[in-house]
Amino acid sequence: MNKRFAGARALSRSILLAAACTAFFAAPAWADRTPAPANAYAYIGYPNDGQTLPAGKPFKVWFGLRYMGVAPRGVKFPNTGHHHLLINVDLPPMDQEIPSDRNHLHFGAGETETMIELPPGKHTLQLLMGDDMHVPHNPPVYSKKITIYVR
Ligand SMILES: [Cu+2]
Repeated sequence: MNKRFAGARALSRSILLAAACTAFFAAPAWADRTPAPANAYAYIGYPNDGQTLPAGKPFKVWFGLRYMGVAPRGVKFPNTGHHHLLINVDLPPMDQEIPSDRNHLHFGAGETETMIELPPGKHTLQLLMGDDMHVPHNPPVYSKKITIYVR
């Protein structure tokens, strides 16, 4: 075995590896998503998980966010996004615009709290950050899903 042959083999292997990496990073839709700091997280400051709230009365929901900033919709600025409050639903697909309906509330003006009123019963609340185009970041930044009781 001569040295030239071994060198050619090593070269072709590194070209293959580079091609594989390009295909891996170019193909998925999430590759185009707005980056978020790896340590960023959202949390619901109020109400507390498991809390019971009085029926027939709006209550405040506080949006918490760490290691990332809030910017209004349409504003593209590194490491920022706006809050979405998910009510009684699971997380939506992470590679698409967050739906806008009564279960997915957008806070595109950069709000960090809101007042909501829910009917009596058990409900879940969860925050999910979206970028300037309402698409979750990469990695996605969302809070723990909490359960509250209205009665
Ligand atoms: Cu939005």
